[in-house]
Amino acid sequence: MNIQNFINGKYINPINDNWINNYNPSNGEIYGQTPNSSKEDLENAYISANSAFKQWSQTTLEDRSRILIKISELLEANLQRFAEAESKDNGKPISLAKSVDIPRAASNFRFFGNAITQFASESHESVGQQAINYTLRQPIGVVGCISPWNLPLYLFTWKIAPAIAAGNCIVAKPSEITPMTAFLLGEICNEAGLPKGVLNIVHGLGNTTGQAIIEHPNIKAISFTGGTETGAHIAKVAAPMFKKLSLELGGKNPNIIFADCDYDNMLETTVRSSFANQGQICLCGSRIFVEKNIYKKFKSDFVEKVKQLKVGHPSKEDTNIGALVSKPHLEKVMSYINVAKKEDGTILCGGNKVTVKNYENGYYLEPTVIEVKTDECRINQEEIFGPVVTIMPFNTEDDVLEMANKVKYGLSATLWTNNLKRTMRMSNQLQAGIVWVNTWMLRDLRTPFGGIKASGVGREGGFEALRFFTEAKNVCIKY
Ligand code: TXE
Repeated sequence: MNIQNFINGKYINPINDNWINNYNPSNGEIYGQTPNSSKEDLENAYISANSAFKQWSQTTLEDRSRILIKISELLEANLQRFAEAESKDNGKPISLAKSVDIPRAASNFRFFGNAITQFASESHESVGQQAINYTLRQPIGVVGCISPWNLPLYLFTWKIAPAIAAGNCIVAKPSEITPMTAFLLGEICNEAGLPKGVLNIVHGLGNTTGQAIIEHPNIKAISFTGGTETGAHIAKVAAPMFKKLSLELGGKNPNIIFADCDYDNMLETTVRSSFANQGQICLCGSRIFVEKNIYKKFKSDFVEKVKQLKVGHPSKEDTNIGALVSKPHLEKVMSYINVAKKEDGTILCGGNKVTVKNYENGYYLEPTVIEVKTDECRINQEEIFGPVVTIMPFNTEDDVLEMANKVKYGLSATLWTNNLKRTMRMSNQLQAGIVWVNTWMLRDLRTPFGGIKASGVGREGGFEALRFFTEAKNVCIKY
């Protein structure tokens, strides 16, 4: 099936007729073509967005809200179709696409459809000076949204829903590796009555289409989720044009387990936080630190549970681990398993490719647990972004805090303990944008979401996202 760009409410082919292959990770086969859009396509998308801006920015909040909520309802009504498309395009288990990806995409629209009706700004009376100041939060204009392949529609809509809600028009690019659900979204937006040109979707490679978005002088803000290196590149290109930037980048998150935790809950959640979505979530707890007195028990219980995970075809309801997203990504993850061997890591389970019957060319990998001797080894420092976790014991709270913080990333951290004072001490000191205590991936869309250090700049979520997608203007009236 061929994917097309969505510009001014219409599906169209790329001008230069340049296409890239779209692979099905579950069997390694090409199942369609995606545009590799050029600067000219991007310019058309920009023109369309820019022409829609005046009217959309003046559309009442009630009308914007109604349309966003309608998109949400239509996504829910099309859950099965979207989940199947996501699973096929990305390799993730259909059960996950049905329970997480698509419902969350629908929630993103519903949430921001409601949030915009509650978004308020401040006023300051300058007492004694006979003046009043009030703040306008005005939409920026045309903004660029660039999203990755791991949670395709989930992250795509996490950006475009607040951007639209705030009154902007968009040029958006999903990952070229997983373009399908963003492609399908266009027709839903038309059906929901989103005016033409408010959302324009151009497909293509990062260094062609993506690059054209970030270089465009009149796209005034870029919201990006993806790799840290790409984020650094975008920052470099965008800075001289003074674009507003929100960058959600990689992570290498610690999962810290104390002996006083609720063990069964911790064990079950740790399997999920390690391997959900084949470990391809920036929030996965890929470095597991366990208090010494329960280390031996944890190691054997955890490995036993991981061995029970079923690697299989994504369309099977009982599959726990589907296919990795692409062949190059599978090779990258495998290369880290080789690094582990060289670094004296002990592979406790996994480490090998899996051949799934009838799908021999799919990108399957066993969930892999590696015991490391030091937290400073490469596999404990670099983002692998696959079904691979490291485990090691720790002695004291200070030791584990130091190890947890000694990476370049700072996205999330998970802490398992029932000690309140320790919870407070550690959550204050962990270098991360999000700390989960006795849970993982519990999300409330009102909360600020983002990372520190090499995990990015800016926060998404709730009013933070609406602030990002608006410019604050102070008006001072002397009376
Ligand atoms: O991401 P890229 P990749 C991490 C993970 C992974 C690594 C690389 O470690 O192994 O990043 O993955 C677009 N101008 N994460 O290479 O390239 C690209 O087309 C503008 C973490 O797939 O960063 C895609 O739409 N755009 C992450 C998007 O950027 C450009 C999720 C992300 O792709 C561009 C995914 C350019 N010059 C990977 N180059 C997370 N934080 O969740 C690329 N893009």
